[in-house]
Amino acid sequence: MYVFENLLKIKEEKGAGYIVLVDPDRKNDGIIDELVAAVHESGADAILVGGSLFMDGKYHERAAKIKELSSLPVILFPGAVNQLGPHYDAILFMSVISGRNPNYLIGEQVIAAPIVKDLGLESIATAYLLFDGGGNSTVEFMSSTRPLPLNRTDLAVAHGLAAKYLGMKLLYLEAGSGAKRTVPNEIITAMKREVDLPLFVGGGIRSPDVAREKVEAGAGFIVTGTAVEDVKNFHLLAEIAQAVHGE
Ligand code: 1GP
Repeated sequence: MYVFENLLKIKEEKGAGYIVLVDPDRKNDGIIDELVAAVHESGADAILVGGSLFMDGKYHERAAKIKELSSLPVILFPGAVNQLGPHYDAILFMSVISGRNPNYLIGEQVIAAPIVKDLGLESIATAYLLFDGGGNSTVEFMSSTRPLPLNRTDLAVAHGLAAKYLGMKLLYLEAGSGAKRTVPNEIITAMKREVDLPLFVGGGIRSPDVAREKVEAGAGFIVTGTAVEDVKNFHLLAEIAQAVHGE
């Protein structure tokens, strides 16, 4: 079954899905094996791989390792075209629609498209909306775009609707990795009500309670990265998975 179809089925059956971002950066060099194993034990539904900035040249080595170790779908969550490779089951083919930087709206995508075709990757058309999580996020800096303010539900919904009418299949509501403030529940609920596309919600989610709150607000999928990157916090994986699945 295709990855996106499978994700939608998970959402239907479990109410929502839990996706763990495994960041193949230097900081995670020693823990990839353990982290991927813990993700599998936790009951999470898929793995995202990617990011905005990598501090050494071993990105592809680690991404390949994640794929090799994983029986869950491994989905590329690209910060740039140079993260493409054969070690994924699908790609979130994203446009940063909250921003007005043409390179991240369509430039990178044009460079990526023939490579995605050649690799035979399943492409999941994704509108990426960056919100101001208060953390001066790396993606804000790297994409040279302004995030959407948290108090402008109308603005957020207008972006979501534009994505829907452009044919996007998924909205990724992002507060930024390590965000101080998560995407507000009101925005999630309004997006669900007014746009009704599957919603990935991530950035700053660190506890099962907050994950559950986002699901109840209307999130279809919860993404966590930073909170579970520390071996001491691996227990959170299963706790968040249960909260997301309503178990
Ligand atoms: C980043 O939404 C993800 O794109 C995860 O954010 O690292 O804060 O969990 P965190």
